[in-house]
Amino acid sequence: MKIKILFASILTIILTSSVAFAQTKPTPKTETIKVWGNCGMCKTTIETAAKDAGATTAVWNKTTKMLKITYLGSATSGAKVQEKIASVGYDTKDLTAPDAVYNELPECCQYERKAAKKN
Ligand SMILES: [Cu+2]
Repeated sequence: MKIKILFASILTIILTSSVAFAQTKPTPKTETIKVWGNCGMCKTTIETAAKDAGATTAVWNKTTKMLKITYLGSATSGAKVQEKIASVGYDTKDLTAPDAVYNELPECCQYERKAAKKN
């Protein structure tokens, strides 16, 4: 009796896990990247840039400054997403935004930069 129950539960586990595998064919990649920024407006700009670069989802946390993205490897890469974000004025883990673009950001968005130069 106990053995029957054991077999039944093993079978259930095998069946459910194979179904789960079948559903996630093109596995999206998840990456968390540090992106410097300030406020809610920065959040919108950063998340929009990440999606423009091909990310499926992009959520930036104002407090931790961490951007969590998911994407398909066929569509984009973490490097491409960072390039796009830097191009709109935000420093990322690996890239620094051009000064000219940073200087054009609204005043509230002029976050303290990655390699902060003290004036
Ligand atoms: Cu801002």
